[in-house]
Amino acid sequence: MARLERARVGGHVEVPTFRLFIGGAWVESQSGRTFESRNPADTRDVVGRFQGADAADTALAIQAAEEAGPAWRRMPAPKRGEILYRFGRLLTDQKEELARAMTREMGKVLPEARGDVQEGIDIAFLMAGEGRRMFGDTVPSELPDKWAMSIREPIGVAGIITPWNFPIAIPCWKMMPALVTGNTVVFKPASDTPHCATLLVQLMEQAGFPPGTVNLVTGSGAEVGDTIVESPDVPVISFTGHTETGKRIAQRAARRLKRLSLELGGKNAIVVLRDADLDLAVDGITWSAFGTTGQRCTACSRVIVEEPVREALLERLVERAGGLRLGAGLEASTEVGPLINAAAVDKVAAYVEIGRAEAELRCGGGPATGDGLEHGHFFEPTVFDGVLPMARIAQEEIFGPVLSLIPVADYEAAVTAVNQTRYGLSSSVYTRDVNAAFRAMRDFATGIVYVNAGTIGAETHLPFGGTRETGNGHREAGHAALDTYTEWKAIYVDFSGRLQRAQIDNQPG
Ligand code: UN1
Repeated sequence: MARLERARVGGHVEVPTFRLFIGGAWVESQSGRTFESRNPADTRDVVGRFQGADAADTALAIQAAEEAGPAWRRMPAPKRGEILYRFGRLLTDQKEELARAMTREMGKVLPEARGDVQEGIDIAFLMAGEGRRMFGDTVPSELPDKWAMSIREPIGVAGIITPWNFPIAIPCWKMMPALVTGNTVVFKPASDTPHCATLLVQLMEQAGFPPGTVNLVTGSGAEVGDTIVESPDVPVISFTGHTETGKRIAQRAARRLKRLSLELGGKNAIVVLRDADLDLAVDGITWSAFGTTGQRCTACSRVIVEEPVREALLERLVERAGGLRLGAGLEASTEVGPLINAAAVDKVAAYVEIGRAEAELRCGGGPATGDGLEHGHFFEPTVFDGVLPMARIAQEEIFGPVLSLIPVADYEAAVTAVNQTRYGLSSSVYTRDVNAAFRAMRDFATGIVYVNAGTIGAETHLPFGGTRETGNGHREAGHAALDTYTEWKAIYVDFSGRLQRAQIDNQPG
């Protein structure tokens, strides 16, 4: 394991430099370039220097993955699963160390960082079990003395391109199903969290994934990402990130008819009906809107509230949001950490300006600069009231701690508002009326629906993903994840010893 703390050498803080992992070896980039990763809660703290890989490095990683492919796909799947189990156990052993490294590198508060690692552990164990399941269909043939079945086969080299907001969980969501089904991997992590990615791949090496099955290439999207997407030797790509980037990847991948799984934006709504338990709703809204500083695809950025309870809800929400303690995520008292970087602060601030013209600002609204916050990317939890469903702040993904309250007259108007966005990831309803709850489960056109819980916190054994521009129809996690990384092969065995013609010999005339 690389040391997580900065080594002090002769009184100076020495910043460690990390390498790429290609074909089982830790190597420098041929480009000779490096980039830094800094702590968003205190940008004076440099986590490390990382290789700024180029197209040539990426090509070597792809080649290593290709070369490792045949032996890996021939290894019995239960044996591959055992390596995933070992990896899951190592993640468990290292959970605290990884969580602290994560908080330092991307800012989320420590309990949430532990949850992020736990999500990686959960998917590792779930997918390890797939090594002994990976069910296909065995069906009766329409002809006598004939056998019919289907099996899953790996596709080849999987290009895994991941975001910074779940720097352990999301790479695991993608790599575990890819690997257990027999694919090999080229992993390009977000440039804001290369340290988490490096620690993860170190554990994968330790778990015994053979050389070349997992390759780590840090660097820019323009160089590393595009090389992966354009390569004829990477037939399957999984990407989580911005919708616009996802669309560009889709266009390029389509030219080569690649398998592509996209997990993109969200504009997730919590509906509060007039009979809701408002205290419970406020807990769920606060957690979903301001947890991870609003930087989850699943974060709640819209509260759609029935008029009769609007004032009561708003009052409680503003009080809660205004009282949240901002700070470094490693401090036990902190409830809301920083945004990821300066560009994120600018983006959120620009949306708040747009919001001021569209609605009424009731809480927060600017970068937070209190004691201890001066060196970080902090932003106040922000609440707007009186937002129209089609306002920009109610339609566009802000990816920060900004919540819009949208008042509606009744349930029907709430459903229209929930569904009237380009995204469809997660939604929620707070109600005590079981009929209303079931209507919402039916009517909310999102990939995930919660009843009397917020919009965040999906578990790894159900499918994760969304409708419309949240993705392209694929799902992560659950059994559904296997569909991204496998081809179906249908196999017929005729043991009759004679020519039998399907659709003809078993039909009259
Ligand atoms: C994301 O923000 O991309 O459901 C993933 C959740 C987490 C995963 C979020 N389990 O909020």
